[in-house]
Amino acid sequence: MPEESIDHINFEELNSKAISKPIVTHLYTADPSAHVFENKVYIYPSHDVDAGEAFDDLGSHFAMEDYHVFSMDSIEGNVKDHGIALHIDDVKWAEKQMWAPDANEKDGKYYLFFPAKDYEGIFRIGVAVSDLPYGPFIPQPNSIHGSFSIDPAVFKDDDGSYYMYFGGIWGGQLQRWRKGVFNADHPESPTAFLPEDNEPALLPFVAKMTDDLLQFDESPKEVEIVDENGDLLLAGDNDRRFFEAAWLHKYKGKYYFSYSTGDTHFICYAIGNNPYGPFTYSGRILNPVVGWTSHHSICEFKGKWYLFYHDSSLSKGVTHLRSVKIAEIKYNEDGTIQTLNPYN
Ligand code: FUB
Repeated sequence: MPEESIDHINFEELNSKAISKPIVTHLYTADPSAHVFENKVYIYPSHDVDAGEAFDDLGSHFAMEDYHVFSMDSIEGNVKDHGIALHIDDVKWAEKQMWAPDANEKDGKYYLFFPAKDYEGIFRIGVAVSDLPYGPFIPQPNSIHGSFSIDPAVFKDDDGSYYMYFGGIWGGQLQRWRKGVFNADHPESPTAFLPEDNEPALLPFVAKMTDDLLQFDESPKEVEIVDENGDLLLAGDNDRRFFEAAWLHKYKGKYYFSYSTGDTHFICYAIGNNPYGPFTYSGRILNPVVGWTSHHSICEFKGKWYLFYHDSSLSKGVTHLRSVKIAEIKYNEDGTIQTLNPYN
């Protein structure tokens, strides 16, 4: 639901229709990445704050400075806030805007993957390591070599390989990398360098991670999202094309790549046969929420599948003050996912 329409929202009525409530109300939280570690659900969200930055289409108002980690023994149970897991002051290479993170585990160590702007104003992706799922995480001195843009999501495949999916257009800067180097021209424009409507849409990227999960093991490759005819989605197909918020999960042997369509506010998914794709567009998981952004993760816990998402209902529509929510998702027999309406 775009911000311009919030004046007309009766929040009391909307919240009474919401399919789920914020999991915490003492902080604003967003962009939840959920994983099951040690039989608990761990949620790695952005920590939204009001830093006084004006709203713009580059997302300058998303001026987050740290991450908290949350855990739950059951989906309906208490949510534990483990406190600050990483602060930007401790990350040498990062200046500002700690956006959507993810985490994963390997050989008893936990890795927090996060985007932030470096001192040249370029989004890079960093890694921080801990012995515990909730940190504190010790950041690497430099960002991942060759990393760019935002919204890392790290998927562990059944063979023990880890892949990072990432990218985001507009404020996420993906369009500035079309020639392989950062294009700093027209710094105020979120849409400069986007393809024309009748050209293929910009694609997210995937890279296999090194064994220590600290670097890319290969040059990032584009993740193709195609329609039912095998054609790449077009840049003008705003209802279906990739914008940001990549996530990968596996269900019954198929790879589900899900993402936000940004300016049309859907969480969509596409299905493929391997971690690199191509992925065939298959539908919507979540219809628009209150607030401009939509961002999610998908995770199985105790035999049920859940969507972790956010909306701005607690802040009464403030775009950059969001709250994490959880809803169960259901698959149809053919593997498609039933679309959720966030307010029934
Ligand atoms: O939280 C900042 C940005 O907003 C995220 O990185 C995007 O996915 C969007 O949710």
